[in-house]
Amino acid sequence: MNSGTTLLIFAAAATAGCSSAKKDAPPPNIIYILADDLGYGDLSCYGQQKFSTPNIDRLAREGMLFTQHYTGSTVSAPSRSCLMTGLHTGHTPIRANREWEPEGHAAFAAMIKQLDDYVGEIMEKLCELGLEKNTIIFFASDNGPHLEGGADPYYFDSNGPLRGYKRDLYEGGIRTPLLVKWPEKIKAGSTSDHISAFWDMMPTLAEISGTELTEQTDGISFLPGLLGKKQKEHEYLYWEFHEQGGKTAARMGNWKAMKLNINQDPRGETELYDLSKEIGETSNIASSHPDIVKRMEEIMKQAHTSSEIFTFSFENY
Ligand SMILES: [Ca+2]
Ligand SMILES: [Ca+2]
Repeated sequence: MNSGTTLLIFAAAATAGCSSAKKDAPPPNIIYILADDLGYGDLSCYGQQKFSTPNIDRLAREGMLFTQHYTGSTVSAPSRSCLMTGLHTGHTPIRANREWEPEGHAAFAAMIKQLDDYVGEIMEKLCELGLEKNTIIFFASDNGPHLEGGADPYYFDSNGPLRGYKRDLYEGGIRTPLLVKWPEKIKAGSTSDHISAFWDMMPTLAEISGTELTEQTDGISFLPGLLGKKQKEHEYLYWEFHEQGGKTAARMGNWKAMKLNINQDPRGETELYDLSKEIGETSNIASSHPDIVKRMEEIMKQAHTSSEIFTFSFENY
């Protein structure tokens, strides 16, 4: 986390007021809050013990907490690209980090407190303006906690029970908190295990606002799940990362597969984990499930489209 960009509100469709004089309820306002480098274990409602996040926890208490939501990527720029395009990193134009990342000098807990205060202020303001009921608030983080800079993710156990950090495709790098509050629509204090990712946001927001998506998307709207209705599942999720030798990962059901050093060794080992058995990805069980490994390798090959800027060497192999 850095103090400069801890909070980003990029979608606020103000629809309140008397412009469209329809008899039905006006479409909701949408607020999406994206924290920077906030880990899966960095909120009290996700188990943080060293500090508390009372305002953000209110979103969980009054809305829905997602246990299996994923960022677009393990670093900021491509992650946000997935959010804005509705595509995964095998299809987005931006696949590497180009941003400037200042080191955090303030104490980590103080930064989180500031973030938490901001969220409290937003909720207070909505109440004050009488907009609370007709506003849906999303809160997520753009990638896992980072090891560089002032933060001490070991001390704070910022990745919670997950393995890895920012720049990893292990769960700690890409699984993020997601809280969604929408009074009288989303059941207060509910939890969802739906497997979703940043590329689902565009179709979800489109459905909420009644807009037709004309662009191609890898995402699936999770509005039905938010409303407690039957939710369509992904066949798989896919990520690729072009630093540290190149990495790809896929999740299909509870299976998680990963390839490291893909540029050096495109036909190298594929790691395989069963997240229903252990969320911490400690035991690679690839050798006992060759059929699953084969399927996951097919998925990873199929999901990646070549890009002029971000190529893996296996494309020329
Ligand atoms: Ca970030
Ligand atoms: Ca941990």
